[in-house]
Amino acid sequence: SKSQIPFGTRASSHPNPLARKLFEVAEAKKSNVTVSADVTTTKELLDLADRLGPYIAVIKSHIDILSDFSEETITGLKALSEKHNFLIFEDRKFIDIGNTVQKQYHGGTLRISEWSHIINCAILPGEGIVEALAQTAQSPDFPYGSDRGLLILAEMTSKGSLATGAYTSASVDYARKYQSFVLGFVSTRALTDVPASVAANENEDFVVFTTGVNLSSKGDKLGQQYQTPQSAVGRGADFIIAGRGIYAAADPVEAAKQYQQQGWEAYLARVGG
Ligand code: S5P
Repeated sequence: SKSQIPFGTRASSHPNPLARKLFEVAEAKKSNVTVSADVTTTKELLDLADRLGPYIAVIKSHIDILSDFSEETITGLKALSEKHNFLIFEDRKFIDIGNTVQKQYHGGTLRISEWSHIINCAILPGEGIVEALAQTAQSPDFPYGSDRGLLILAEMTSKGSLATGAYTSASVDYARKYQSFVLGFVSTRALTDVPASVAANENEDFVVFTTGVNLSSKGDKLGQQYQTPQSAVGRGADFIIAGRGIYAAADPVEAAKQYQQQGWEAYLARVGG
């Protein structure tokens, strides 16, 4: 994997324009934090995005948990993404046949393709899900093409997760096959050092987002399992995703700063800076 190489260097050589932007944002803000803003009203979401914006590289949404999703949600998120220079990641976890995911991604109630830079999918349906999402985002009629990318959910943090072994290896295979659209993985570690079906191509550079990051808890009552920023980055996370550790803290701004500092120090230590 490319985990010992600084983001700036990876940005200059990465084939995917959105990956380049992501690395540039992280370097500019000295932050590899993605806040998982799992709140349930537009006001709370936009308020968090505005307050935490300076300290994060990416905001991750679950847009379908909002009780009042509207045009205001979209325009607000887009404006704050520009104001604070962060990317938007809608954690919709597409998982269906190609024809259905295209309609869930583009148009529909949520209009995800219009506002979310990063999306993710699970590969349970097979390779066709990646092909279908890439086709929509890379269609000549789609206006945001160079500004969109996919993360494959290759592993999960929950207890007893079935996304292991051959399933995880297939995630790597599909990422290799659709490199112009796939940014990398949501996984608990770097995956390209594990024996996959083929040897890693010298130029491939998959970005690793690791969720289940929390400084003060080991897990929750529903099977979530946490690790610290240091542990996640040490295992290969380029970006750490924290939800309740930040937004449910007594002072979310202070918490975001703390995750930012610890995540960035761990990153610098890994790249030898
Ligand atoms: O394996 C996973 C993948 C994801 S995207 N485990 C996860 O927890 N997530 C998401 O990360 C989950 O849906 C939630 O939005 C966030 C973790 O939230 P936290 O409050 O436990 O930090």
